[in-house]
Amino acid sequence: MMERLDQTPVHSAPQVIRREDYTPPDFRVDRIDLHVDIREGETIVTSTLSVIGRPGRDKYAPLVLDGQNQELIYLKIDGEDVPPCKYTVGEERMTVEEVGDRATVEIRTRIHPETNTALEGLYRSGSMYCTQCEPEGFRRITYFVDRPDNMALFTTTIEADKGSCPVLLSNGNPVGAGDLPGGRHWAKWEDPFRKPAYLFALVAGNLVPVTDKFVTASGRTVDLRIYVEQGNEDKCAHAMDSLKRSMRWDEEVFGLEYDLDIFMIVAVGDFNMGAMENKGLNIFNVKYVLAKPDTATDTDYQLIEGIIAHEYFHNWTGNRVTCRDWFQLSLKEGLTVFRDQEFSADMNARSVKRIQDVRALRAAQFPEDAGPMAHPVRPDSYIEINNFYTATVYEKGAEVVRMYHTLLGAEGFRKGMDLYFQRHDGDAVTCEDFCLAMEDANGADLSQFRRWYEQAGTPQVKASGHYDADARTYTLTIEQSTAPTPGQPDKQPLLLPMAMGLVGKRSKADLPLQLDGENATHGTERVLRVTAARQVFTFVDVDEEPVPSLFRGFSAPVKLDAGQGEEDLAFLMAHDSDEFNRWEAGQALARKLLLGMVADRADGRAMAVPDSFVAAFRRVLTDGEAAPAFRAQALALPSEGDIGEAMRTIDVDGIHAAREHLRRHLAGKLKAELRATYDSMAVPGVQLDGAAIGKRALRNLCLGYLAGLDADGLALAEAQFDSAEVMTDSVAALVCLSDSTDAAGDRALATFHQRWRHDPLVMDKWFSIQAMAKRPDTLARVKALMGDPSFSVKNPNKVRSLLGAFAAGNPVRFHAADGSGYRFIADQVIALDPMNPQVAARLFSPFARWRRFDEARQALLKAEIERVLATPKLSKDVYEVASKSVA
Ligand code: B3K
Ligand code: ZN
Repeated sequence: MMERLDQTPVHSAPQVIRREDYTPPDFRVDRIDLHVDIREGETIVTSTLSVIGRPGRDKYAPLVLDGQNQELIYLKIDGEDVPPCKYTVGEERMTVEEVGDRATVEIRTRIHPETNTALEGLYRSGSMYCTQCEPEGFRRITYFVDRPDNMALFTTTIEADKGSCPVLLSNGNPVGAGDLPGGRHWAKWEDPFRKPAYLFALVAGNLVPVTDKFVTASGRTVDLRIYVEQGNEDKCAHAMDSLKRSMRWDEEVFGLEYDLDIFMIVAVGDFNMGAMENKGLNIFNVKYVLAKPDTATDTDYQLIEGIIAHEYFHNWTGNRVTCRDWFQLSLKEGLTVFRDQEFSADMNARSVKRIQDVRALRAAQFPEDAGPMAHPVRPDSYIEINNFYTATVYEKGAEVVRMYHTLLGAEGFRKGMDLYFQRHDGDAVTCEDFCLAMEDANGADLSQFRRWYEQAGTPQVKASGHYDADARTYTLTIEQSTAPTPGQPDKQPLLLPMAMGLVGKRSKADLPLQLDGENATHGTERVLRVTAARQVFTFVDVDEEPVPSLFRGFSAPVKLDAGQGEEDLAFLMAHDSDEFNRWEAGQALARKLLLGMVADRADGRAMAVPDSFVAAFRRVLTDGEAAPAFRAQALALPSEGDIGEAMRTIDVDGIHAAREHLRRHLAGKLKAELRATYDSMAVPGVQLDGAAIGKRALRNLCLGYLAGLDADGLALAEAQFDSAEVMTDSVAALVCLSDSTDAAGDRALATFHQRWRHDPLVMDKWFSIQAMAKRPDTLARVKALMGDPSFSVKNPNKVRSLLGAFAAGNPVRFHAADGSGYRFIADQVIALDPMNPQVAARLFSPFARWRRFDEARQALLKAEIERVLATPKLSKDVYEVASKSVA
């Protein structure tokens, strides 16, 4: 059978969409009555639209409906066939002339979900049919005004074979169902809430529900259902529990209650991303629903909790109040990430959650902000909007929301949220509307703060201090600057909320804070507003020389250089009252040391590790007072990516060598302590509470150091692998074993494969562990793994776990000096692009950083980018990333 390749081809230069060009549509769809008739091989969609013209539009303005990848069967207006001279159908839209102020438009089209490999619109995943419409997938189902400011009332009737698709779902409430001749049946759903088409969803398949109930604060009972394929019912308890806790949390913290009688989640095997917040019918990647202790790691459990919460929270921040246009994406995503971060912080250890989030921001967003795809939290233009679901829009966007919270306080923030909902419930609005609600609710002036939405790039902050013992003053000078980014050569100073304290060198305690001109002290921690390019703060009545602790809790997303030497960093690591900054000081200390070691190696000097560093590390390792989860974070060295970010030219091999050297050095010096900690952190049986998770994290961190050192360590890993009762322990041991070329590695991988080859999610782990292995023959092994029966290039989870893990998670092998890693991944991008442009563009994204490497690597990377660019019929997705990379 011929494969229908599902993509939008790029002819000449694709169109750039600009934020400043926003205009409301000439016609909007007020109601849509959708009938979807699913049959093997083709689906017939009949849609009846109530269309309303905008008063004041140009009287000759045609009705323009977005639509692609479908075949028009008929078009009627007010019950009459439209003559062909009155309309045109192009590759991306249909244009109808002479449509009056109000019209009923009936359109029937044919689509082919079975051959839809882009996984946008209606597609088939295994035996089920499902949809993904954000941002522009609905136009692959039917012709529509497919933009978020068109909020319509939806009624959906689904018809399908009853045997293969007994479950038929859509948004809202079920209002009818029945049997049809020929073994078929139908179900009708009505969504009482207006919504943009990107929130539409439909599912038809052979699924079973896991059910529960939730009683809202006002006493309404909500049916909760998680639909999974048969056999997975025993893996839904954690997702369901996370859902109920999210619902309660949103009531308690934000006063937001769920608004329908039913809330459904469907778990799907083939999905381009994590999950989708469709109204009342969230669709999830199976990876973020299914979990049992023997198949999912502690990290998986935490991700499930966070993503279930995230999608649920969108019901208010995204669905009830949505975005006017896609440039406002962070309005819903930044805000909802902030909300899920706060939820997880309340459910788990707050400072550890903050550390994890900041690590993730530094790993993904800082490099983005420093590269050719850098864009503001509210972008100004795009070619393909799917490329802008970025760490900047999501994670930096969440930092921007967090800064409102820091500046206005929890109460002020809540007042702003209340006003935002009061003003905009049911509307499609902008980031500016959110900012105005925060300002008006608090009587605040946030004019300068708005620059966070406008300016791309990570601000660089330099801090220096001077203590005058005679005057008992401490002068703190803060300088900020932001490097140019594409299209933004000049940057203005930003408003930076700086949470800070001064830690007395003698007392080792936070000192009272009083600024010059104030007549009283203001506690021992406060949030200063940094607004100028250079600003001086003078503290008075400072009794002893302090070490400043700045940007506590990472109160602004900046790169801080406080010019602190080893002594001050070690001091803060031990005595800062802010746990986040204790961790941060340790990371800064390790980064400083590692950068020095990389430079030594490059200059042909031996790499040396001072005893003071080993001592600082030992203190944390053996600190029985600190929580194990925190110690695990504090003892994890900065990642290779993190170290590279701090270098002008990233020395891939040098960083890897230095980090490995430091790991082995620490393991050698602290073998006994690591082993003792490993033993004392044992968790018997299957325990999933926070304390057990923290212990496992610390224990497996110790195992990592020990296994990298010698045969004893490897034997310990093998013993743990053989006796592991939970997936976290099994995976941690397998990572150690597969890094080494010892035969034990292959033995363990074979055992794991044998045991789990029928579980696709566990096989994803098996693939990514091998793709990220440090052993030198990793590329050859990745190539061979593409032939494993469990691998499929059509399944995004598999592509991410094997190819994505290699390209983005194994710097030293991806950046092999001979260019073999580059060639391999570029080949895969070219092969994948016609099938799934979104996944191809993601896989390609590490190439965008090519300018950060040495000349030889730059040339190799650039040649591959150019080869990709020269590929005929490249998608807009890959074209945009590739062309901007070499611009
Ligand atoms: N809103 C979706 C993301 C859609 C991505 C489309 N490429 C999931 C989320 O952020 O909650
Ligand atoms: Zn989201």
